Amino acid sequence: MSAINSVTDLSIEDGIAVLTLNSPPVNALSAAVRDGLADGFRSAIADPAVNAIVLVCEGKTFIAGADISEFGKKPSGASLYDVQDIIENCAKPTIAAIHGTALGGGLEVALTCHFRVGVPSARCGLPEVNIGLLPGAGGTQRLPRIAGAAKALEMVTTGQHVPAKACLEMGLIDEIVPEGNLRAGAVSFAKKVLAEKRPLTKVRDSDAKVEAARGHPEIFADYRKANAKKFRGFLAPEYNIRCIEAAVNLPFAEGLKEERRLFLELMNGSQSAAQRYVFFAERQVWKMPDIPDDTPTIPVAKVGIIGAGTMGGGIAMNFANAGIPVTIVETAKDALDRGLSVIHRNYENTAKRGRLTMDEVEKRTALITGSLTLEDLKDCDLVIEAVFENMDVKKEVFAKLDAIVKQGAVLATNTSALNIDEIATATKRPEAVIGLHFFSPANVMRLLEVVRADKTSKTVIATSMQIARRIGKIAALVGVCPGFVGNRILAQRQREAQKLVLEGAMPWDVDRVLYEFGFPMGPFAMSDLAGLDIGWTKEKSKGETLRDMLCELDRRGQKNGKGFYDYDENRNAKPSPVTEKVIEEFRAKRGINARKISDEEILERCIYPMINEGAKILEEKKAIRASDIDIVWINGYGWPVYRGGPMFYGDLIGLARVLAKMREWQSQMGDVFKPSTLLESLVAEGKGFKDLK
Ligand code: 3H9
Repeated sequence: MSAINSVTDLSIEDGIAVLTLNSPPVNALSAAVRDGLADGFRSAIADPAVNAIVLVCEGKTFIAGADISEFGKKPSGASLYDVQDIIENCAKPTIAAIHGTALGGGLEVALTCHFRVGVPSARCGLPEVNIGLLPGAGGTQRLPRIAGAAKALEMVTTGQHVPAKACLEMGLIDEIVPEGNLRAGAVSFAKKVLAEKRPLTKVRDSDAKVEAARGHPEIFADYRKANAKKFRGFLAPEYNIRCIEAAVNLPFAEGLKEERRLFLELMNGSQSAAQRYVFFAERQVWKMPDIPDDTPTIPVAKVGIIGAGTMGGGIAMNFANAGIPVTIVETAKDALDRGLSVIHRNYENTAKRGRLTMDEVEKRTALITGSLTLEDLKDCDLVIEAVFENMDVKKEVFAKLDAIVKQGAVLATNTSALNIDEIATATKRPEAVIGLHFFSPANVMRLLEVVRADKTSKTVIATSMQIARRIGKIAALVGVCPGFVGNRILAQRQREAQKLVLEGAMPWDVDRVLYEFGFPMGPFAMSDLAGLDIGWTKEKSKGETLRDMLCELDRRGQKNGKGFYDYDENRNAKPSPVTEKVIEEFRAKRGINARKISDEEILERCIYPMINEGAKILEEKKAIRASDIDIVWINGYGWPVYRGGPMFYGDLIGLARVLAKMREWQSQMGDVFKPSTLLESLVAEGKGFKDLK
């Protein structure tokens, strides 16, 4: 074995050269890897003792793509295209030996090899779309030549990782070799190719599949239509589709040019920058500077949940889905039965949609036990309280838990608003108390805010983050403050949305602007969906807010067909003349002269105070880093991922502009717009949130 460079080795056995890449963690195509590939292949090609060349990787995976951290930096090293040309034009058979995942540029390299073999657990995919890109090294031109236009469309627009067996069926992999024996399997495959004198296939020359799709523009039109809702706002899916169209309609070389042109456009745009940032943010969020990886954790084998309402039930499903037994405690039998039957129904509905077998439904429901006594939680490792939001009730529950639950367990509250430091005082073990703020519907929403209180121990925090990962959540560690991170920022947007309506905008104007920005719905549509009468009673209504006035008119939201909007029987919303009149009366009562408010002002007034609040959160150290705040907003509040989260967006538009607006509004409308000190100092230093360490 001889080293080609720091990440590549070449060995020759029986006339077969094996080029081995070893560049942890995922063998991404960094400059060193590209150099190693170019030199390694050249050297094997030049060696007369070599008859075929196998490319294999060390570590957990085959090449997982281009090195995303190199994007936007000055290029160095061999170009990927040159590497691909060397491999594809090689007169000796070249074979990619795949384990783990061959993704993006990794699969594109494999597609320039004449053959591909993989172990049964291997997967292949072109996931560039998930970072706002398209496969820019020929993937969109070669894949449809193997898989056909329809399958290629699906793969490049979803980024799915296709299992080896399916790859074999579509011809993406030529042979499956035994698990754990990749190198030897690939070498014997190479010998077979030589013995059988198999022709060296260049995928670029196989036109039959793309020709079959030529003259069928409906393939693309139908696909666009079927996915319009899912792709709304994103550039990358559309650009990926155009590339597959180019593969179908243009000769290979021209298709490749079109792919490069569109790739560069995406690469230089803000959407991909945002999505690449989110890729790293999702991985960073698990890293907690004061909680080292080797912090001891509590093994969680049994979970207790207090409250069988919507929240408690949803939370329980998360654990059952991960195979962890859960006991749900309620005070009354009918409430418990109701809660358990809702869970059962949810599972059955998932099964009806084909996403779960009835066998799995039974298994999961069997993991959930109902109880009417807290005593049944005594041997739980984690207890999550999900009773209604009242400090006295919560403290009473925690005092009882303290007396019942074994020492060493985690005692968590699902509060979204109450002070967890205060809840912890109800126990003699505040170090065990933590907030686990799930988002509704708790079995669906990916976000979990893990709220550390003053005395929460590191073990309890580490255990909470670990369990979050186990149940498939993305968790952000935050501190105790009103609304924590997510709702605290939301409050800014809600306040401004309401004020804008008083000043002259209509709810549907505000909703439209935020929808066009990329949110799934605006704040007023959201209120209608949740129900305007949540927490509202006729007796206590003072008719002082817009909501009071609408509820007094029995406008309760989507559930009774009228709220801010009027709804038809299919729940389609349209602006309501009644609401409009109520708003006008409301303004008149307060002597407000409605003014015309531009879309730009609506957007800025809703979004900039959120950025400012995010800065205050960082200043108060209630979030570890700006990107954690973005993770919260993307995964819990529908912030469009292609805009990177409020903090990324602040950097993108420029913090100086945000600060100038906050100052202007502060002087006009008061201190709710007071700029954060951090925002001021960042602007003074010409920096952004990205520069914070
Ligand atoms: C592309 O290929 C463009 C080409 O078409 C065109 C070129 C002209 N680069 O996810 P993990 C890091 S675009 C740099 O926790 P897992 C990651 O940040 C690329 N770094 O592991 C993390 O670092 P840290 C197309 C990368 O086992 C560590 O590796 N490819 C890259 O759960 C471990 O990652 C993709 O989009 C990268 N490409 O999952 C694939 N990938 O430890 C992206 C990972 O410091 N990658 N890192 O936090 C993945 O989907 C997953 O990482 C993978 C492993 C499935 C491979």
